[in-house]
Amino acid sequence: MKSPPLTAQQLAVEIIVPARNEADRLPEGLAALCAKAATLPLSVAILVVDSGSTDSTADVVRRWPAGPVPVGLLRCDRPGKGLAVRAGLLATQAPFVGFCDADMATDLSALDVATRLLVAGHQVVIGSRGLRESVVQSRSSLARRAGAFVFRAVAASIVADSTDTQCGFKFFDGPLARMAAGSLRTAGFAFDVELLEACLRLGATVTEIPVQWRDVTGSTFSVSRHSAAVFRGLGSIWLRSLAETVSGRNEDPTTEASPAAYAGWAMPVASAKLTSDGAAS
Ligand SMILES: Nc1nc2c(ncn2[C@@H]2O[C@H](COP(=O)(O)OP(=O)(O)O)[C@@H](O)[C@H]2O)c(=O)[nH]1
Ligand SMILES: [Mg+2]
Repeated sequence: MKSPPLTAQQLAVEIIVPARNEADRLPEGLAALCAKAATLPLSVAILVVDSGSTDSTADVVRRWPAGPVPVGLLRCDRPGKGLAVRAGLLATQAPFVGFCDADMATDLSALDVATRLLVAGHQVVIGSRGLRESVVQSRSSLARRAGAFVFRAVAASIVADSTDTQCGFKFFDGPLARMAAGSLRTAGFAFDVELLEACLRLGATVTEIPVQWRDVTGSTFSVSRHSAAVFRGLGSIWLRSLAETVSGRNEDPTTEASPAAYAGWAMPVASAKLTSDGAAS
């Protein structure tokens, strides 16, 4: 018998999956995410945000069979991973939210750790491929690795002490993420930096967790097509961040952790914490 859909009040975690032309990779990724989410002691719903797809990505989601983890579809008119994640986050209502890539390049064991930390009161929990305990299988080209090196250096000057702003696995206190998403302007792949910077500016701390990450063939990122826009986006974020720091503008801190409705479910993990003044603990 099909169970009735969860109401917004019952939902604990909403996971956004941005997807552009992912008809090939999404079925496997979504199946893995649903299977993992069903093992969590929290109710989870998945929202795939499709934009700019010219393949049957949306049909994959529309035809997704009903199961314990509901899978919804949101369509965006304008392409760009940043716009898609922003729209997805703004459409959520759950106390905890997050996003992961359609290829599930980050091993989903990180979901256990991330949700435990959120429940324990951590406001932003992000996967990092740069921590000592992380295991990374990467097949990227030399050009992409060189670009990533420069990107990381600039990003670390905006999100102090971050070891990896670009891992597509990030989870948040829901109200915080919705507030941070509202101010996002970066349409493309550099949006993660702006999102983290917005969370820090709102007074949150960022907890990095090590991940097991593998390159999955079929990347939608092209060094030749996307690099210029990525660095333009990063430059704009840097300038805005500088201007806001100089003008002393700060949002109202709104970052009380969600009610500890699931208290007692915490576990020590290897992690690093980033704060708005750049202190890592
Ligand atoms: N909705 C949407 N998703 C996108 C867009 N561009 C990239 N994505 C998604 O962003 C995620 C990360 O992209 P991916 O191709 O795995 O990049 P890589 O791992 O950095 O090589 C995937 O789920 C993509 O489908 C876009 O324009 N719109
Ligand atoms: Mg990927």
